[in-house]
Amino acid sequence: MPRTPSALPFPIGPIRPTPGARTALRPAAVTIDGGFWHDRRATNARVSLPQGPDLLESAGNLHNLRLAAGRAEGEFQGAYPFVDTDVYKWLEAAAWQLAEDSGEPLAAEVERIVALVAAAQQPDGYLNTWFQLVKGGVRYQDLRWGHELYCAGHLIQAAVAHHRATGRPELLDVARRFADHIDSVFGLPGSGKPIDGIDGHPEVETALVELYRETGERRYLDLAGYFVDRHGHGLLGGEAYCQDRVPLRAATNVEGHAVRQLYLLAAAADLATETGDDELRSAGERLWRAMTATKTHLTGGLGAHHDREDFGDPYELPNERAYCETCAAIASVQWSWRLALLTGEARYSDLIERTLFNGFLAGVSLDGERWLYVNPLQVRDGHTDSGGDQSARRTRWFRCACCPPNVMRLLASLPHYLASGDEQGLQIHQFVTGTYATDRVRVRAETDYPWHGTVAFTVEETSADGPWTLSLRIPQWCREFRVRSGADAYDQSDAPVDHGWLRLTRAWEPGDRVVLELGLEPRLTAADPRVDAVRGCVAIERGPLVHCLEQVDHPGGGLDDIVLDPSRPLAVKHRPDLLGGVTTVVAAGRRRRLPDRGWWPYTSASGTDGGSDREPDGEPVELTAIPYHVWANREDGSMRVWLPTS
Ligand code: FUB
Ligand code: ZN
Repeated sequence: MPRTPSALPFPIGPIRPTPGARTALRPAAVTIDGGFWHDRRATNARVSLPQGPDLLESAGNLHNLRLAAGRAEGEFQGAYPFVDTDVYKWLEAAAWQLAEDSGEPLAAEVERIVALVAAAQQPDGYLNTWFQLVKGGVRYQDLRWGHELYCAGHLIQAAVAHHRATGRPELLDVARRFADHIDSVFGLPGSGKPIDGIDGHPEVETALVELYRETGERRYLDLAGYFVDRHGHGLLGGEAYCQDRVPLRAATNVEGHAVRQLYLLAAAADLATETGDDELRSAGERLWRAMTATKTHLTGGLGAHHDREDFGDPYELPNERAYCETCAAIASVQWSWRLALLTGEARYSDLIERTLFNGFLAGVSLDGERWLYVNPLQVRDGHTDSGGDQSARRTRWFRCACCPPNVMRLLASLPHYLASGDEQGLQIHQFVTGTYATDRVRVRAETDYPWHGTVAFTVEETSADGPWTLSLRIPQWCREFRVRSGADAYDQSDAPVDHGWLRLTRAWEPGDRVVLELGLEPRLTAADPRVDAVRGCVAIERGPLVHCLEQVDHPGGGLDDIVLDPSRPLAVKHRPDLLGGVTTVVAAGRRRRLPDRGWWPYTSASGTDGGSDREPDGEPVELTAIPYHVWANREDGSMRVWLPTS
């Protein structure tokens, strides 16, 4: 008897569709026990997460909760009405970590802070230290900037994580009381609720869907649907910035503040998953296509503008002023994963891979102690650092510290985003060393990806009667691959690939092996010609990794004068000595000697009127391109992803 998807096990993670959800796929249970992501997650567990409470203490976040709980005296600390969310995101991250390793002292720290949060909650369920302490308890009067529901959303997500990971009810009780309070306040005109309104920063919507999934309380799902659909009706003044210009169902491209837009879209995908709302699903698919075609940086980074942290216009993708907030990369992964599960399509996991390995991972230093809030694709020679949160230099913490604990929670919950199951079998979306399991099958994988392209899978257990399908995502960047399984061998010319999925259907037995070899030849990538900022440039990529030049690897001058010669081959150099062990790509280039003039008469490429003065040959220089995600881990200097070819 084939089992229904609802019989699949519930792995512990942030998204748990209900048994009746209209989803193509459900998250599988994954453990990562070696390789690239294991190492980065180990740093998260060993360094970043344990430092959280001290950082939250010195930034005043915990002090504010103590004040609200009547356990301390003094002034509110912090510059923003949403500083509570740093605590909640850290709690969520710690909870996912506890799901893997319930050891002390993390568990004790979590319970200490959970108790503090509970003590700060008001008797009617409301909780926001800024409004309780600074605004005299006046609530919901500044929905555009106040972030009260945004904070509630992060609290609810932390509570769901805590409950799933530890089985403990304390934080979930706090979250439910707050959600019940919100439900008693917000609703359509005529509903008897006092406020018809939305929060300027979406977040509560996904959280409410997940609270519904955790508790079975339908009111929370309905409330999430209300909030999503009330965007775009002018309740906040009709601005694109907070997704209030046009209803999501009618929107044609992503717009406004990137993180806000992406969290809202993640909620729309959740709602479509739980309710079967096809209009909402189509809107999400349409907007995702528009975003990837017109508003996504090569690194997967999103949000072109420093000004208002905004998506910007189609093809407006600057380099040195790229915003690409780390939180936007995280929100993108969250949204794409929901769409991957909902639709079963591999392209969403292609973007997840690009984002994880590049735009996301650059947000944290190799030692796990320093962060980037914005992730530019270029730092110019002679760059004068403005300092502050939007600096192009790594920082220990931020005044607006939204990104670091967000990185922590994604790394801690990363196994959740890697594989799925359905009635047909198991789908491997991302390649790691570890095990991938549904309730019927368990497969082990060994790999040194992304440095090497071989992934060896071994079926460890299967209780399925008869054949089932092992589906492997063939990354969209991959031009050549081979796969061997028993007597079968395919390459890209004859493999059974269906919309990005290599489908291997067999009556699998324990011990059966599949070896996938993805070609990792380095390649040059050009951008859509409408992206003026990089016209005439190429970027170096290898596998899922975007590469960049850093000044420290190119002594004798800056990077603004460098030109890459695309006619010369690219070479691969494994460098165990460099940046914790990376693979570099070596290219041939020149360092131009340009006159300091600013502009000069135009000549065509074949022009004869002084072209040599305009474009001297320059000295040959060997270009060393490191993976973008490890930039800014050595001395400060210039950096660039897109390289001119002439
Ligand atoms: O407004 C809360 C968070 O702060 C946003 O998600 C980030 O973009 C930053 O503005
Ligand atoms: Zn952020």
